[in-house]
Amino acid sequence: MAEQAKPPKEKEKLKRPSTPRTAIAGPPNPSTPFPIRLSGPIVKGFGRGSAELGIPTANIDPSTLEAAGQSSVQSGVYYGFCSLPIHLSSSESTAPQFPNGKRPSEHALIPTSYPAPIAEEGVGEGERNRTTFYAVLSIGHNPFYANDTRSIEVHIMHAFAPHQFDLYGLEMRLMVLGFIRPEYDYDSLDSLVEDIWVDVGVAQGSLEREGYKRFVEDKWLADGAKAVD
Ligand code: ADP
Ligand code: RBF
Ligand code: MG
Repeated sequence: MAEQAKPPKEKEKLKRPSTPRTAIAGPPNPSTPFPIRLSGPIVKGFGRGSAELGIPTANIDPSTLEAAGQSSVQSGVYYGFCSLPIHLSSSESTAPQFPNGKRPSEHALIPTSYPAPIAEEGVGEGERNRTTFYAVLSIGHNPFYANDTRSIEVHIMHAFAPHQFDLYGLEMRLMVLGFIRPEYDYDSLDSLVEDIWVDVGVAQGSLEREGYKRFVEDKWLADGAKAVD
């Protein structure tokens, strides 16, 4: 029998391909298995996101995937919306906080601002107890670090003020809407960091399409139980 080409197993580390990144990922509307709704408290991770990469990621327990019937979802980088039970005094657009205020590279897809969060004034009817944010996340073993367990890590597209920065324990609601790429191993920390910032831009561009943007009004995210459909 002829050898058939097999897709790479998840355990085999994929190296970052040299092909250029595209500005948008995924079809014009979410398709199966999306949307995936995950919720759980923000827990401690390895403490590397802020310290080593300069990109904080709010971690939620991977068992939230089982609770959603999605334990076999492919590892990789995804985009979606998330909400937190907080009210922001201002829901204006903020700028990414690059380490030392310096853009990690001149890559055209690295954004200079985040979309504005969706707070109280963002909804018409109904009740909003939560603020909704654009989100980019990784689900996986972080091949660059070879973690033993899968993690779910969400970079929330908002620069929180220093006094708001600690989000541990808050219940995150996360609606995953699309897939960007598999996780890769990298030759350097700088190339991992650059790719993550490009993911932020790709997530933003992908979510700003009509078929996705409508989910910012999602009632589960807003906790608008009293809203009329
Ligand atoms: P950990 O390894 O514990 O997840 P990180 O270094 O990844 O720590 O930092 C994540 C923490 O930083 C979050 O749990 C949250 O408390 C805080 N944080 C502040 N701003 C953000 C943001 N924009 N996105 C994600 N987490 C943030
Ligand atoms: N880690 C990897 O080893 N390979 C990746 O391709 C990768 N992509 C990521 C993409 C995004 C959008 C985010 C937020 C994280 C990604 N990570 C990846 C995880 C990164 O290594 C991790 O956030 C830090 O190690 C902090 O835990
Ligand atoms: Mg983290």
